[in-house]
Amino acid sequence: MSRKVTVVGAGFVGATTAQRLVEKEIANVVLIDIVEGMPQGKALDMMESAPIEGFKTQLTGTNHYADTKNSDLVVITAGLARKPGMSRDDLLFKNAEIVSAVISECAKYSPKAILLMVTNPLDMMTYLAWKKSGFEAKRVFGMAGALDSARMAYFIAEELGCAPSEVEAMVLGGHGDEMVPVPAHTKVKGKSIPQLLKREKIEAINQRTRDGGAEIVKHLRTGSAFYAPSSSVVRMVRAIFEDKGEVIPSCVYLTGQYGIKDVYCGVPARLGRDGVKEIVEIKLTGEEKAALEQSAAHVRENCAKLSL
Ligand code: TXD
Repeated sequence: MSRKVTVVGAGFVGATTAQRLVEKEIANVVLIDIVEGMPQGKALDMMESAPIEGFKTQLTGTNHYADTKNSDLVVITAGLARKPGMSRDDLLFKNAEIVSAVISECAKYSPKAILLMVTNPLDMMTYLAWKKSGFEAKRVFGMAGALDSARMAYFIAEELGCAPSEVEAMVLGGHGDEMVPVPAHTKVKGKSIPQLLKREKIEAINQRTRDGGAEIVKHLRTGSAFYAPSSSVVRMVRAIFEDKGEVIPSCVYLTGQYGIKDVYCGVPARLGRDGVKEIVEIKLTGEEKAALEQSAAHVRENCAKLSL
C-alpha cells in the first residue's frame, strides 16, 4: 500500500475516519493532533486490532507535521465541534485560527496533496484552506453534501421500508440551515422521490435533513455526529483514489456554474486522482436555484468576516 493519508484532528471524526481508512485498506494513515499522546494512543490501540480485523495497512499517531510529509491526501477535522444550541457559524473565528495554523503546516510538508476539509463551518473553512494553502481550487474541497445526502437517504429508506443503500439522495448548498435537498434528483431504484412520496412527506424529510446535525447534537449533549460523517469522508477518499469519476455532492469552488462564482458551495462534483475533475450541473427548479443562491450568499457573507 503506497497511498498516504494524513488525518488532522484525532477527535471523534478524525479517529473514526482513520479507523475506517485502515480497516478498509484504502491507505496508510498518519493521525495527528495537538494533544500530546492522544493520537499515538489511539493509533496503537487500532493497530492492535489488526490481527483480529486482518488489515495490512499502517496507522501512525503523532504530534509532528514532519511525519505527515508527502501525503497524497490530507483530511482536516481539527477544531471545535458544536454544543447544543450552537449553530455551525458560531464556530467561525475559533476554528479559522486553528485551520489557518494547520493548513500552513500541511501545505509545507505535502505540497502536492489534495486537502479535504471537514471542520465547521465547512464552506468557510474550505475557502480559508484554499486561500491559506495557495493550492489550485481543484485540490481543495470539503465534505458536507455526502453526509447531508446520506442522512436524507436514510430518512427516505426508513419511510419507504427499503434498504438505505438503494437510495441515492442529493443535497446541495452550504452545510448549514440553508442546505438544499433536491428530491427530483433523489432516487430509489431509478424512481425519483416525488413519484414515491407525498409532497408533505418529502417536505418533512427535507426539514429533518436540514436539522440532521442538530438532532444528533441534541441527543449526545456533548460533541456532534461522527459515524456518518466519517463514512462520508471515506466515501470521498475512496472515490478520489479509485479515480472512476464518481459524482458526489461536495463543497467546491464555483466559477460561474449554477450562475454562482467566487465562492465555495455544495454541488455535485466528479472526483478523481487530481481532485475535482468536473462540476456537474443538474437541472434545478426555480425555487431550488434561488435557495442555492441564497445559501452561497450566506457563505460569501461569512467568508468576508475572515481576515485573510
Ligand atoms: O459535515 C461535516 N463537514 C461535519 C463537520 C460533520 C461532523 C463534524 N464536523 C466538524 O468537524 C465539527 O463541527 C468540528 O469542527 C470538526 C471535528 O469534529 P469532532 O467531533 O471530531 O471534534 P473533536 O472530537 O472535538 O475533535 C477535534 C480534534 C480534537 O482532538 C482537538 O485536540 C483537535 O481537533 N485540534 C487540533 N489538532 C491539531 N492541531 C490543532 N491546532 C488543533 N486544535 C484542535
